[in-house]
Amino acid sequence: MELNKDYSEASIKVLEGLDPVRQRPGMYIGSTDTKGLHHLVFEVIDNSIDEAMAGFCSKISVTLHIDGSITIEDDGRGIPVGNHPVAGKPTVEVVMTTLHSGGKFNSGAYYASGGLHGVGVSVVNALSEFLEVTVRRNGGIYYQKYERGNPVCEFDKIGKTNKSGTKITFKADPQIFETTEFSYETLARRFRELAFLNSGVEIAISDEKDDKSKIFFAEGGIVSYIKYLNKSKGLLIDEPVYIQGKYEDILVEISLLYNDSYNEAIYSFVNNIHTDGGGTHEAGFKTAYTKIFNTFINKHGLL
Ligand code: 0RA
Repeated sequence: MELNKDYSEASIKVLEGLDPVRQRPGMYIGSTDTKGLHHLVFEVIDNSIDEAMAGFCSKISVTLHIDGSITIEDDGRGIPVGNHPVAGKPTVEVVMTTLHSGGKFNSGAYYASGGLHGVGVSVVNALSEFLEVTVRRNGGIYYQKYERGNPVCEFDKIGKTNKSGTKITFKADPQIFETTEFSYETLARRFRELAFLNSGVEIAISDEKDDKSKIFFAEGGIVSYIKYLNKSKGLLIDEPVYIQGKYEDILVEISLLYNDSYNEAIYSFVNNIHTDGGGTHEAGFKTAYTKIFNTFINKHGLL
């Protein structure tokens, strides 16, 4: 058994299979109820958003099909279509059938839009009755299909194209989930939020069941978002305040608006995830904001 003396820890990670995901799905997607079900879609779209954040993707479309499956398609670079040097099989198959412990190939550099659990598309594959991936890259169209995480055909070139992108269609496994019916409203709500948080990225949703569709696109980022949130409120200032700053690798954006209500509302996000319970980022913001106001008031003798 001394065939592979150079087996590093890294390569062992790459080769970890999907059985644990089907054995303990909750550990990977939180739950197997409707919330867990929707995490599957968010996990896939987070990969497309990563491509958008890296500057390679501007359009994402999501389609709910009549058979209960769903398609997420983007115009990003596409998953690399060559063979994986360590696994010795197509990289797409490696991405789809092995567990990754975070980030694309653990590079870390890619990992920006944290999925709700950041576990990767292989988890979605493991928990799907079937999943089909189509990649457009290097002039070719490539395809592979899986059932419950296992390939049912070879990864193959099926055509030519001058486009690039990734298309993933999957049907959640009823052996795993309490319900496998996707909610248009739940998905649309998250896509609206993602479109506001990733300005310039178009996210389209359509439902083949009842011919519903919507396109989310916000050129103005969080400024558009705060305007949207206040669209039925009486505003005390016309244009939102916008502040942007960077510290080491951390980019921070803040937008503020005053309306005629008595209630304060703070929406905070980290890596595209709504941090509902606040946190040090929110606490730090409030402290700084209060300090600035107090300094201003004292300086101008306003109290
Ligand atoms: C691995 C590496 C690269 C991109 C992707 C995966 C990728 C995955 C998904 C899933 C849905 N859409 C996706 N788009 C891209 C980087 C490719 C490169 O370096 O060119």
